[in-house]
Amino acid sequence: MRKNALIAAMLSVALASFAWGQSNANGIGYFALEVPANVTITIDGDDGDWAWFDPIFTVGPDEMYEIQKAEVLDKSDLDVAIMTAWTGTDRDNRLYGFVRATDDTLVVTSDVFDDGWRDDDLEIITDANASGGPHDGDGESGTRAEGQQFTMHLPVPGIYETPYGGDGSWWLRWQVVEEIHWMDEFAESRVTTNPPGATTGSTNVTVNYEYSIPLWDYASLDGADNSIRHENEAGQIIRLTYQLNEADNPEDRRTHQLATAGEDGASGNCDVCSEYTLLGADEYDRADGGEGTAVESESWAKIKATFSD
Ligand SMILES: [Ca+2]
Ligand SMILES: [Ca+2]
Ligand SMILES: [Ca+2]
Ligand SMILES: [Ca+2]
Repeated sequence: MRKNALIAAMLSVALASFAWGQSNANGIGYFALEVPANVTITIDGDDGDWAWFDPIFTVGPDEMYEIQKAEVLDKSDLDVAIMTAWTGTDRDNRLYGFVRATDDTLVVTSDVFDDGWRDDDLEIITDANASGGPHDGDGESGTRAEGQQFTMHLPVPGIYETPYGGDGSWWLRWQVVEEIHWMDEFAESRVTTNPPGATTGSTNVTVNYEYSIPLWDYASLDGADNSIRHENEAGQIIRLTYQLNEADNPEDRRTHQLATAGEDGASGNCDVCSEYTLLGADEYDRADGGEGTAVESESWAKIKATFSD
């Protein structure tokens, strides 16, 4: 009841506000929740520190679009739950995410970092200042000055193991110039599986992707000091797209791709990226009943106000 009322409220304002230059698979847009003041998220692939996250804002397959074949995937084949959070400049000013993928068969065979997308794999596409357009802007190919496509992939020692993320699960792609990988050094990421140690051919696997990154309004090949760091604030709309790659057969590799974008192309151009509104800590209800839990009706009013700005 409550969820339906919320979605109806969001729809009515979304239809009036959003007209061009983005593509949301749910037709509305998505929400990232400010991490409560007394919560610290540890990037360890364990969702114990996400119990506060209001499940109304968890994104699943029903709010996503399958890009490759426009097919609806059975949830026994691939299911997903995506939670996105943020902190402002009063804290560490980062984007946080936890993505739980439940898959009947795991495939992680890539030995080339740029080709991780052929496996079970997660793409996270960022355009913090919602500029849209090609990730490279008007610059040299592969610079990713205006937008970025990161990948998270189960690190497999000897096969897929990057120098980045903390456990080798993080990589900026595709075909980017070497100098821009400084951005990856800022990422914290961890990918775990349940059961632990799952690998290609394992069945009924849960893959947990947890990450934290700073966002950039402009990224220079000359490093962070010459780049413009984005400052997260409640009420902002950023462009952020998740694309979950699905492979069940090591010969066929990727067959499907579940996205928050409503069409293909976000991997290179954020004119078709999905949008996330940053909700402040007082604009949602804490699922764990912890400190800062908002009054329900007040929460709706603030969400509507955010949309009609
Ligand atoms: Ca954690
Ligand atoms: Ca599957
Ligand atoms: Ca941008
Ligand atoms: Ca799979």
